[in-house]
Amino acid sequence: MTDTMSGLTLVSHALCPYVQRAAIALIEKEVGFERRWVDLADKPDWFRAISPLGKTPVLVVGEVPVFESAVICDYLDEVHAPRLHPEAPLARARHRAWIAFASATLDDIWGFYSARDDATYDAKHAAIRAKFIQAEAALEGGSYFAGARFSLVDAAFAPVFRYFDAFERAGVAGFFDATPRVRAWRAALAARPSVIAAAAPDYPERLDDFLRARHSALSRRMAA
Ligand SMILES: N[C@@H](CCC(=O)N[C@@H](CS)C(=O)NCC(=O)O)C(=O)O
Repeated sequence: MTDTMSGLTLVSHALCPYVQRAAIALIEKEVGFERRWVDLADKPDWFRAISPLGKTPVLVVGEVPVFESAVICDYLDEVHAPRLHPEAPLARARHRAWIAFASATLDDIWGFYSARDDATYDAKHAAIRAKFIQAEAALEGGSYFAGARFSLVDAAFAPVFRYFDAFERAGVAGFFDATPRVRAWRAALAARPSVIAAAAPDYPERLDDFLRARHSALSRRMAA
């Protein structure tokens, strides 16, 4: 996926959900970009030089590195059509707030798959369910967060939902029992071409391997 005119390079890690947000936005906008992959376990000097927080994603625009996924998505939304944020400032602020909520949900997911003991595992399972109950109340009806139109909130939640494919492959379920609208939202996002294209074809296997190697309560269940 290369477009030498736009000169965009998305510095990526294969499993990073924040990278997927930016990739989804780029694909939705049909903006060509290159990928540069980085090993976060062994960060090279070129990466440290362009990523002040040492994190992916970084979008290099020409010579200028832009970091933080929400900032990258806002930038892309300002310069490339179609708009994926609402036009009205208050609606846009609300969408940005729900993107932050998606990040907080990712923190709970990290806590869940990293939990060493069963008590923490159960507490994180409950915290994630509670997050989805909150999201259920915020959904406006229709396939996506704000109805029929795909937005950057959808780009933020699509990689959140991908983790549950892995958890379900491991026989761990129950996260969406009380949230039918979130369930339908998850299914709509999983079918969206930009979401499918944002991750590599071997993403499920890589994620399973990563989760299995965590030495966590979830890893033990996966091995059982
Ligand atoms: N707030 C950042 C979070 C990005 C983030 O946490 N990236 C992770 C990978 S998914 C990372 O690069 N971690 C490496 C590290 O913290 O050393 C964003 O939205 O871009």
